Amino acid sequence: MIIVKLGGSIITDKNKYKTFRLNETENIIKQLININDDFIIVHGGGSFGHIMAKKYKLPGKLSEKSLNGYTIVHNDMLELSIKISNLLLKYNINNIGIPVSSIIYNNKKNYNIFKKYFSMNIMPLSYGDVYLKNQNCLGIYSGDNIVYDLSRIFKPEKVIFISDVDGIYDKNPKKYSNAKLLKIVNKNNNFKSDNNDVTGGIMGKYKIMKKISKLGIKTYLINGFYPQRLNLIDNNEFIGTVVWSNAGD
Ligand code: ATP
Ligand code: IP8
Repeated sequence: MIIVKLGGSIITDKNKYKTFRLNETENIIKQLININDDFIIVHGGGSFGHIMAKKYKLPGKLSEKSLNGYTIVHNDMLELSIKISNLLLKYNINNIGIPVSSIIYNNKKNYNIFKKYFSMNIMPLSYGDVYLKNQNCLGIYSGDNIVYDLSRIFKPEKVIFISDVDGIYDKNPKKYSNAKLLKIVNKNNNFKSDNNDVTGGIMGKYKIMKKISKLGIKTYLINGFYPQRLNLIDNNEFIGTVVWSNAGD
């Protein structure tokens, strides 16, 4: 099994509120179904999640304003998820959207339903979203965190994060033309990240990738604008970043 995270930066234009990248997302799905393996998809928020979350100061304390934001962000995420669900259906992949609020309650997580659906050949489709952290606090659970939880449960052979850059660089490649792609990230690599979203940006992602790799699972970050690279994983021509436990801390 492969767990795939469709990053918000590839499935949406992260700078323009609710701009879905239909062609790019469809191209990735087409490539995925050609891989001879089962997969589970988790997706991120991009401009359907992060813009309003920032505006309504989420995650944060429960107030009338933040509760409004809670509903808006959840509905926007649902909208994005339905678009992806319909694309999957177009390629005959039956799926069921599972929001974070159905997984986490009262500080307890329950992923049992994922196993059930998966065993029935219905792909659980989950995504970063808002949830009630406790009586006073509204949380945001990132799609990357869901990927980690699912990795512990399903022990997939690979976890692939798909984003809009070739991998992890020593600094943001969108700002610095001399940024260098780090093919393997280990404790000797120091990279800089601009924290430009509410769930920690690329640094948050790297921390999760490292945690997953410590489960003994090879973890990749690749560029979804070139979905054919999905077929190059573990191949000499692979372009992307791999994080795995042998790579060090
Ligand atoms: P989402 O969290 O919405 O699902 P995502 O999973 O696609 O999005 P981001 O958190 O947006 O991922 O991270 C990718 C972005 O991180 C890139 O668009 C890039 O501009 C930015 N970035 C900043 N620093 C770096 C770096 N050192 N290496 C690679 N990308 C970086
Ligand atoms: O984009 C957060 O999930 P991520 C989604 O996977 C929201 O970090 C609602 C901002």
